[in-house]
Amino acid sequence: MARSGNPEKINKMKKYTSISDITSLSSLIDEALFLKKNPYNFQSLGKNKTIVMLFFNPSLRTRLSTQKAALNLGMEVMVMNISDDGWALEFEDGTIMKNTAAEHVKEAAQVISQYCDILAIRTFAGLVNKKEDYNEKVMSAFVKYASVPIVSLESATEHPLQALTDAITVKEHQKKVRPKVVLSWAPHPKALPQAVANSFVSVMKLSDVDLVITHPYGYELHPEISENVSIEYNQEKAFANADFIYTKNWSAYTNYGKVLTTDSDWMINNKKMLLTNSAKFMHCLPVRRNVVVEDAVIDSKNSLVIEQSNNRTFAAQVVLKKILENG
Ligand code: AN0
Ligand code: CP
Repeated sequence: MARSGNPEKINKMKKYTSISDITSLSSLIDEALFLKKNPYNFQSLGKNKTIVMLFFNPSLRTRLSTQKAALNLGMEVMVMNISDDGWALEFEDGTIMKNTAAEHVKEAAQVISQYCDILAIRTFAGLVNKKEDYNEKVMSAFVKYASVPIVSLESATEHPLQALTDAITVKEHQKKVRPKVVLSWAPHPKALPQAVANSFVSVMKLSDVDLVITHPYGYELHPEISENVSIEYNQEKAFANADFIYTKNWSAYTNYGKVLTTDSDWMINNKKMLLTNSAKFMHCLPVRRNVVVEDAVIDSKNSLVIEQSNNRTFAAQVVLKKILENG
């Protein structure tokens, strides 16, 4: 599809499960910022339209901000914690379903599609089987079998609503044309997915920023994601003159799903922030205080984390709007 020329075609969305579903990031950001100022301008767009939100995993922000976005557009919302309340699902074709799974995703996706106009799903990486996660076993089955547009609320390898939020937040707070944005790994006691980091890098590659990733050896992201991005293994060097420090823990991609170090030397603290160009601090939340980031940083005037979570609503709202407009 053409990227320019026909404004009707720009960002008309059939689904939003990946940063690659964005055709024009800058116009999507502009429209999200318009919605932030005018959240109730399109209340009739969602009239008699329903979004179903399925959660295979916990959530605070994604659940409430996406619900708020849908309500702002006049939609009805149905939410289900499918892991707790639904039948265990089978994803393989041709299996003899003698074990735990009581229902196949083939029926489940078609059935749910009859009850809604948009289907949004959260399904985290299992972090055991790299191939299964990077093939997006769960999300791609819903994309295949559902007859309504699918929105990702974080899948095994991407968190595109978070990344759109982050791009909006950088745009709002940047003080120069090409700010230096540093994605810094930080320690965490548990193995976390690469999804947030993957989507953040992907969206920053579409933005006019000087992007640097810093992490300990062994934490390299999928090579296609980090292609053409500079990696600086020395965190303090990476922080020099940074305008934004975006922090996230992820488990190893190569030694898949493993926690290789929990070295507190990688925690974000005030001393490191002093190396930056008075950088803004960003994190998608939830965050473990004094493990990932020191209190003094997250509580400082340069911390954007609360504003960032506010922008989740408008990122979701612009995506739902584009999908509803597509028809
Ligand atoms: C999840 C993750 O790292 O993918 C969700 C982040 C939005 N984080 C945790 O499980 C702590
Ligand atoms: N940032 C984010 O997705 O938060 P939740 O996991 O609380 O939804």
